[in-house]
Amino acid sequence: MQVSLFDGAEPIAVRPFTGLRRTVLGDGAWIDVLPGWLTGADELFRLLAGGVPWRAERRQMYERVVDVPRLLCFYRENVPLPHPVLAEARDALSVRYADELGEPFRTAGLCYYRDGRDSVAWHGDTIGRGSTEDTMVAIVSVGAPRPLLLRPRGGGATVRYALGHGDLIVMGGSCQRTWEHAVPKTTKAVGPRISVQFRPRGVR
Ligand SMILES: O=C(O)CCC(=O)C(=O)O
Repeated sequence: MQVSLFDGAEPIAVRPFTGLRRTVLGDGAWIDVLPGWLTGADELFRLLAGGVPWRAERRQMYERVVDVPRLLCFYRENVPLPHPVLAEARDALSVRYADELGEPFRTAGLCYYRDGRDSVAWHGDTIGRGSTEDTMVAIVSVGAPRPLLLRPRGGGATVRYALGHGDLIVMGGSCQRTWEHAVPKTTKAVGPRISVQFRPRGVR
């Protein structure tokens, strides 16, 4: 893909973590949020939307096979990412969370929500170690904001973060096994959003 380092006057870059705020959710889960962590995020959205080899997946739903309502592209460990700023972001997150996480972020999952019909249902990232161990999933969002909702698995109030335009959220502690998250469908006219999820080895 074409790599442009500038969005008009604004470079595509990661900012320092100044302003990162932690919210303790309970049950050992927490989230860190930093609005506008990536600068030049709208240009990065444009480059990723046009340059990533997006895949439309299908999955079994009871007796039917249905379209997964978003486009996906997964970058395994050691596979070059589609823009250099994503490697910078992953490495900056690895440094920032080294003491708490004890290992680097290694993989990047990209999801493209084309409009309000695209979504992801309530889930925790529990395919791998997240089902039994504390871990972290860091998500950078570009494009138009969509709400990411979180709710405790045992029931309780839902929290909501509208994420787009370079916003960062990090889900940590027990979040993947004690809380669930979702990006719900909406009938409102919303623009497209891409989320980039950085995870450590063995977390999916
Ligand atoms: O798009 C997002 O921010 C959430 C993505 C997500 O939860 C997932 O792919 O597991």
